Amino acid sequence: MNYPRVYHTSVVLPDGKVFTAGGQVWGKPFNESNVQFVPELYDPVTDSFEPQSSHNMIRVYHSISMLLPDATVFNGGGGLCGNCSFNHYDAQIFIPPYLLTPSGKRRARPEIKTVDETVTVGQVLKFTTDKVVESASLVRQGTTTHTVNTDQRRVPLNIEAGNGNSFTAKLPDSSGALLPGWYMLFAMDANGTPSEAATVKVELPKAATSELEELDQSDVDMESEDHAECEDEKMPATLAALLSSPIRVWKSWRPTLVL
Ligand SMILES: [Cu+2]
Repeated sequence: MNYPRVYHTSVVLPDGKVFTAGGQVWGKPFNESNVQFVPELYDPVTDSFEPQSSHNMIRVYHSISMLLPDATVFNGGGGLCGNCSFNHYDAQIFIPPYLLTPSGKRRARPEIKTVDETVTVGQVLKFTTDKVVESASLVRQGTTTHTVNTDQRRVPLNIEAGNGNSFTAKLPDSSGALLPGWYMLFAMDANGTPSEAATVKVELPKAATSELEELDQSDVDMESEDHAECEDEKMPATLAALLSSPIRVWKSWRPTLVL
């Protein structure tokens, strides 16, 4: 990295590069000195960082970055602690080089025409495009706060071309690698220019799902007992409300959550 920084945010892009923005040379919450304004793009193939155009907003503690479905990056916030002396109620959009020509115009980009909306871990994903694409990836929809995207994940796909711009990709067998949930499917042309994303839901195979449901049932039995005990111990109201909700918040509740 060319610029030392903490409290920055990093986003994995559809092509596997990582965009990093903001931060400061040394970390101090709600402080705006020694700020970095030059984002960098990490290329895992060359193992190098390339400085990008500067932003003019301070993005330090409490700032966020998110990959958007159009393959740009939202970078915003900072401060926002209520009584902070600095609050950044604003955001900027970073347009990665893969969307631009050398003169800064928007490149033509491929378009995903059809896709399986629901796919299963270990099975085959099928999609069609308006033109030939060279690669594709699934990028998990995440959440970000305090410089961390807890769900950030990119799964590169080995695609095989069929007839008429139709493509298939065998998905990883491991649900540890391809966690079930919502993903953005990006298809990239020979220049590495990505399409806009198509939303795909990844599910567990049926057998694994019914196993989880059995576990879940035992959790329900366990919860009702636990819940009664916890009420006696004045469990925080929020958690009590979650546990008594008819809607399951967690797929599997385990007694490892220590209050
Ligand atoms: Cu905070």
